[in-house]
Amino acid sequence: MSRYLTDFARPSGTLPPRADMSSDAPVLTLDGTWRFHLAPSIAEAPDGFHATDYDDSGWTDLPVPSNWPMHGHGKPAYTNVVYPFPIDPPNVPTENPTGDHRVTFTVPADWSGQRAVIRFDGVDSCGVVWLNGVQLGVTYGSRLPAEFDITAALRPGAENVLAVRVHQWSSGSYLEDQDMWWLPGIFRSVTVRLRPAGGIDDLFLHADYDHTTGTGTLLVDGPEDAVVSVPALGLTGLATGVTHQVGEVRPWSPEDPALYDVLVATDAETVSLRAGFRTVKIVDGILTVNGRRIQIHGVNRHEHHPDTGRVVPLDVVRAELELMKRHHVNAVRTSHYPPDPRVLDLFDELGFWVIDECDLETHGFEFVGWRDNPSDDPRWRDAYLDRISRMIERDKNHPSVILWSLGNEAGTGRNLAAMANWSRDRDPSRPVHYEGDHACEYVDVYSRMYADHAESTLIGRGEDPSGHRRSLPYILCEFAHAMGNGPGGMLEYREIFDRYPRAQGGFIWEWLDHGIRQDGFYAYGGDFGEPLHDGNFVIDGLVFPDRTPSPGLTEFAAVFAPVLIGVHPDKVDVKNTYTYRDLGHVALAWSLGDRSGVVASGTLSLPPVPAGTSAEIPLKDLPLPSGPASETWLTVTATAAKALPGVPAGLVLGAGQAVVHEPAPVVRSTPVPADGLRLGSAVFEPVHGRLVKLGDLELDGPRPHIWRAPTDNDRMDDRGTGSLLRSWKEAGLHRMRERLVAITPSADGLQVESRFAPAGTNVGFTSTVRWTYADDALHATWRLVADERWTLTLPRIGVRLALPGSLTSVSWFGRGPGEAYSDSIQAALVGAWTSTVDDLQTPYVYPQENGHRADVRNLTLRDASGAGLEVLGGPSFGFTARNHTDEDLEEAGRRTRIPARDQVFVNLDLAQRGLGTASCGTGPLPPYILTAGDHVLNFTLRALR
Ligand code: IPT
Repeated sequence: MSRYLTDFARPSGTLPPRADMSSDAPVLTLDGTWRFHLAPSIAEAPDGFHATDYDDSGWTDLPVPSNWPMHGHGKPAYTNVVYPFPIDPPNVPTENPTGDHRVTFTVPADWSGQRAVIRFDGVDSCGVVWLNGVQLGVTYGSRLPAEFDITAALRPGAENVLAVRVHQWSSGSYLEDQDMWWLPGIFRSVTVRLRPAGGIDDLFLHADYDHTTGTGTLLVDGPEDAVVSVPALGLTGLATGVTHQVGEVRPWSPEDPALYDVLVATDAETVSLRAGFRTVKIVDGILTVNGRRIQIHGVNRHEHHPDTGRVVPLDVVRAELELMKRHHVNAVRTSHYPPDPRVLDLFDELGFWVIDECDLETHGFEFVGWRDNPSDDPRWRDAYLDRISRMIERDKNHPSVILWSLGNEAGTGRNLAAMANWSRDRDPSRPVHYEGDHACEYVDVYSRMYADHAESTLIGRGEDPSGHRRSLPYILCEFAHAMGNGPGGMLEYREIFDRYPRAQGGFIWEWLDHGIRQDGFYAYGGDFGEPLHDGNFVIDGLVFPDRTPSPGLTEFAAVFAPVLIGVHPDKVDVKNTYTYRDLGHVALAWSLGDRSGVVASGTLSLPPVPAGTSAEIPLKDLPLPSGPASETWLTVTATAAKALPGVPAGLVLGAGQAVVHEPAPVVRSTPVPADGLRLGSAVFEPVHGRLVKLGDLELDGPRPHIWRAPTDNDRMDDRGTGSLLRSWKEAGLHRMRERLVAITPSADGLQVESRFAPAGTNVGFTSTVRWTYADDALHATWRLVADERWTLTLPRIGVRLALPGSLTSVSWFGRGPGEAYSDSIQAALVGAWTSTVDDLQTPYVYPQENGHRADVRNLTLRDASGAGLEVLGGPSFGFTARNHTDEDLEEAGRRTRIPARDQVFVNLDLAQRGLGTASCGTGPLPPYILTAGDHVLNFTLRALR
């Protein structure tokens, strides 16, 4: 009865694939409320449910499109690579959640005698379809459309009963092992379409651009009797099947996504498409579009919504793509399946280079040494070809799509090679991408994931050992894993892309955290009781599950800014890194800022700067401060003077800054002598020698602190040999102990010396604070010296102070407004910033180190009356301030478990380890690794009242 389930993922009864097009032929959507019944296995599913008179009154309502586990039927489950069922292809488990769906609909009586089809845009993973009791066939290929001819079964003018049985597991599941939640259901639209006799079932639009002449050509493959018109070009009555010279056109690119409406009509039907004139070519190993080398600043985009799973409302998609544009994302890889078909229209309209990726991944076979991998087994060949043809036929008319991707992580094999051949035969205009073919036997670009900076440099330089690969463009289909706090190191990737023409950019893994909204927190793997899961590895996006930007996205925008600005006291260098645009739409402004905020500002005029060139703008007559004025920074910002598609006027397109005034060091008065444990208004306690009072302010600290709540990147940094976190923990960095050596009062201050070391070992640090008091302020010189035998690198070097919880307002002069770490710092500019303790926290779904503000010159924390503490750097420090400790953060696991204590814990950091991207990829680059040794941090504390 269910032999189809093991039929090597071959659909049956479906119509040949064709383009997704809008037409004037009638379409009826069946999206809405359906009846639904879930059975734990096929044997337990109701018999005869597809009969028109079946009584479904005992069933429940379910919206379609939907993933049923998102509506209380069964549960979501997350695995990355591992299959959540035994690897026993093509068989599937007996426990196979089976969702029966029923809906009724009517179509007008005048459809009678005409052909009609039903289209499913996405059914996960396999569906059997009946109309009025007649079985139409079986769908396979969850993220691909399936159409059935319903002419014979349809009753125009009367009630029709559609019944669909959907199985969570099928042989198709072996081909759909993407790193995401397992979510069955009819999760994309279902439509019934009239197909008029003499209508247009399919079209293939070819709109090429000749950059040498600035003119376009248009070829529409379609019915011979159809005529083509392009109103905006004044073209009417063109024949199909012929290449037409259409004269001068505006070429399509993400920088100017110019689209032309194309109407194709027969007597029976008019179809409208949008042409974008562009020509993709690999020239001398460089991927070009319209004659220019392109550089990909992309993201991998999955379809996910925290409340509805893989059903994402179109307005949410539009908003997210606009958010990408506002952060200078110019490319999307549709990891790892073709998106909802309407998303492609948005890619065309808003402007993105797109790698359209087929719904194919067999990654779990890696765990069994790729034995029986479908990619190299002839029994699965039909399914592979079926999938590539359905993607290409559906999406072939979209100018945004510049590469076809065979799939992701499916090993290698002849079925993949066959897909590549099919693709090249059908559409020679787009090169073929697939990362798994490292030898590049059947792909046109050399694609890699997570290759580190060193290897990418080597490849960029053409020093890659393989000769053939060396002749292909190099693209990182995944890099800079954005899990948790990170990624670090994006800047150095961009430098490689800018330096080596062959290194044509890449796609961040990934756009979105796939959290599932629960009461007050976002669930990740394991939260639904899955016996096998990959925890929070699905929380690895540049935006949080609700699509608010995480600092990684802000950093992306700064690193991949189209306008690069170098600031000098006497000139500004402006580099236009657009591929096609000049800077005619850009306004340039300068500002001078110090501790008090912006003190002067103005605009600069920009000469013409063609794409790919630079200009030098002299600076004259800036009101630069002199003498004792505070440190002053000059910031130059490029913004959009007018709106572009998806880019609002005023958007920052690049910024740079430099310090232009550094005051002479302040000469301090003679320090006061210590009086026992008192020094000026400061009081120290005798047990550890810690400061407990400063004026009226009660505090506790500073204690040396070398720990941070591990980031995902810390947790997964295997350093090539073993776990970094394990070494840190074995060494006891998170459980350091202190022994007071001596408190030594003197005529010019007080010195506190301690031994700082973990239990169970004989290596550690010597900590010395030299305190002096002058000019109503307490000055500290803290020195931390590691024993010579200390070999481990450190997560942080700093001190921790506990302050009263009433200090909630924060202001600082330093980098901000957002968090910054040494290798993710481009977005944070030096300025005067304010915040609250709460707002300093970054809500990473999996709690970890966050919220660090870098290069801070001075910091104040105040209560509602304005009283509190000021910290001055000598010259600077980094800080975090929170109502919980690093240990609390580390323990929490989810945000609702982070305690709120009645204290503010302030870490004053000399330095922290960078972030890197070792959760998948490389750790921080050498300059961002923190070694123990001999470190000194100077700071001044002043009580504010
Ligand atoms: C790579 C996958 O392609 C992607 O889907 C995702 O799982 C990513 O890793 C990590 O989040 S595969 C990995 C083995 C490099």
